[in-house]
Amino acid sequence: MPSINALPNPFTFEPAETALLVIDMQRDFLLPGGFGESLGNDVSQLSRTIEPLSALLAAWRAAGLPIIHTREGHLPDLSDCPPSKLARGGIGEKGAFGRILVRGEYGHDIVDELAPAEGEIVVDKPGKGAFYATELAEILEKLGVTKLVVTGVTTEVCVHTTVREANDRGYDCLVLSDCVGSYFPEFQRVGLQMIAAQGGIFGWVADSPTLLAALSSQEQK
Ligand code: TIU
Repeated sequence: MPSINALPNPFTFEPAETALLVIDMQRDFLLPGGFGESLGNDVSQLSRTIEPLSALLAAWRAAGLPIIHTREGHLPDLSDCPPSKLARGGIGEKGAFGRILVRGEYGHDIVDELAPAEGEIVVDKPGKGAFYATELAEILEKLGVTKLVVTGVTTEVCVHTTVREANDRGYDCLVLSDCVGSYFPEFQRVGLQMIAAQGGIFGWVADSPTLLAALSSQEQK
């Protein structure tokens, strides 16, 4: 079973039982002119994850391992959007790429470089966490997944919410530092530290080249 250098200690995983979770790599969060940038955020802090994530996806696909993408967004009538989220503005309004975070709109979908391949699972989620009001728990159960490699955006928001809940549900989570991004460098740094602190209070942290090396040496065996 592969074991890789990670914080706070080595992360061991059975590839066939380990899903790659790609959280919310959506145009509205990543593209210049999109919702994220309209809130005053620096989207380059997120787009640097695209290249390593693309390489990771290619390797995961080549190995035939499970991949799950998520998208944050709402029904066109916004009936699944809590009033408190609506009140903060943006959601459902006209943005540069269609109605902001509304399912079916161009901006709601995943960036071209990371588009899901035929047959890959896409989970639409109305919240920050990928388990809340979604079928993710059933999907993981059916796949026989016990561990998650977690990537996507943003580190301290949707990635953290998902990893914290996954940990509570019994999944070991490895978060890849170069494949998760925050608009705020400080939140990125501290967000990653929080995961691995206190003996790995809710997960492990490593980078994608380390994971890819372990995966390819496993395949050569
Ligand atoms: N996917 C996700 O993290 N949703 C957000 O709204 N994140 C922000 O950092 N704004």
